[in-house]
Amino acid sequence: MKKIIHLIIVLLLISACTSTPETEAIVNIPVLPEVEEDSLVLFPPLETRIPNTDFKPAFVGQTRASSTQTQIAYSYSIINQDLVEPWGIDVLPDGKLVITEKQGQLVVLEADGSLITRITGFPTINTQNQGGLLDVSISPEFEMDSTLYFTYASLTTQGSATTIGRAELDLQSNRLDNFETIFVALPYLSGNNHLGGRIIFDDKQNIYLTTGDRQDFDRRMQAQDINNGNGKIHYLSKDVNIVDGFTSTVFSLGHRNVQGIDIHPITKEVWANEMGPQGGDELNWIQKDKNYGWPIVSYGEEYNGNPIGENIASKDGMEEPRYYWDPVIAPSGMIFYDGAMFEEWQNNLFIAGLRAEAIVRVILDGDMVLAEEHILTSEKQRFRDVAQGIDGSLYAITDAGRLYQIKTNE
Ligand SMILES: [Ca+2]
Repeated sequence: MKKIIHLIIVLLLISACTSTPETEAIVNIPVLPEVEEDSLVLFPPLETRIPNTDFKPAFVGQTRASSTQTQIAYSYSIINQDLVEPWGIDVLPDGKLVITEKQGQLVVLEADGSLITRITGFPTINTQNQGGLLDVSISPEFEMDSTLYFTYASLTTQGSATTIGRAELDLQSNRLDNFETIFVALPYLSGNNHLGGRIIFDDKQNIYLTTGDRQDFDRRMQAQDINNGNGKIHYLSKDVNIVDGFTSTVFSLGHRNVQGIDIHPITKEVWANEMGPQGGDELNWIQKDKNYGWPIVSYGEEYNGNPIGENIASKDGMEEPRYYWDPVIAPSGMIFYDGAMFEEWQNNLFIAGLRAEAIVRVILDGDMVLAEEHILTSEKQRFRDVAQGIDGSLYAITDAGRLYQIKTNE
C-alpha cells in the first residue's frame, strides 16, 4: 500500500536585520517543526556550489533536488577499522558479513564487525589501478549452495576484463572451494580503469553485472557497440546462459562506469548510478535495450574543462538520467533500504559517495528524485559500498578501511 507522504516545506528565513553590527552575528538555524511520523521535511538543495557546465536540466528536479533530514534519532559506530581497500560488502543469511578487499582477499566478519577469517587464494587478478577483487554477492540459494559470486579484473596475456567468478564458502575450514570463472565481459584490454564491476541478483535468481568504458578516449564508443561487453549492464542467468527472450547478455548500453546498482523493493525496477566525467554523475532507471547515451550525451565535461563530443546533454533515443550531480559525488555501491529498523527509510536509496565523503540518501517519488540527504559527512570518509544488515542496520565500508554500522537509538 502506498504511503502518503506529507510534504512540509520549511522555509529558511533569511534575517532581514541589518542593524546591531557590533553584536554577535545572528545565525538563523531552522527549527524542525513537530511533524507526524512518516512526514518528509524539505529544505533547500544541499548543493550550492557553481556547476561545472552550463547545461540546463531536461525537467524540474533532475538535479539539485530539495534536501531533507532523517527525523528518527540514530547513531553510528566504527565496528572494524582494519580492512584493506575494501570494495564490496554483502550479508549472509545469518547476519555475518562478507567483504572483498581489492588486493584479493575475502574478509568474513561477525555482524558486530569482529573478524572471523580472511581468505586468499583467488585466481590471478589484475590489481592495478581501479582493478582488483571487486564486488561480492551471496547466491540467492546460499543456505543450500554456500556459494558467493565475485567480480574482478581478470589478468591474461591479452589484458584484463570485468569477470564473474563463483566459489563455495567453507566456514568450517575458512576457505573457498571450487572457484570457477563463469562470465567475462569481452574484449580483454590493456589498462585497468572504468571496469564497473557491481553484481546483484534479481528475484528470478538472474544476475545484473555492470561494466565500464575502460576509460581511454578512443575506447569510449565501445559503450555504444552492442557487440562489445564494455560500457554495459549485462543480464544473465546464474548458470551463465543468456536469459530466455534475450539475444545477448546486454541489457542496456551507453554507460561510462556503473559503480552501483539495485532493484527497487516494490516496483522491481532496476536503478543504477554512473560515475560521470567532471560534473556528470548520474542516477538512471535502467530498462532493457535502452541507450543511456555515453559518450554521445553527458551533463558533464572533460576533466580539463573541454566539452564531451558535440557538447550535448540530450538526444532522441537516449535516456535522460533521472537525476544528475554537478559537481559530482563520485557514486559507488548502492542499495534500496527495506529493513525493519528505519521505518522512514523504506524504499530510499543509499549511495556510497566517494567524492561526496558521505552516504547519499535519495528519496524517490516514482521515477523522480524528491529529496537528497547526505549522512555521516563529519566522518570525512570515501564511502565505497553499503549493505543492509538482517536487523535493518545499515553498514558502510570506506577506502580508509573502516566498517560503519548505523542504527536507530531505540
Ligand atoms: Ca547517461
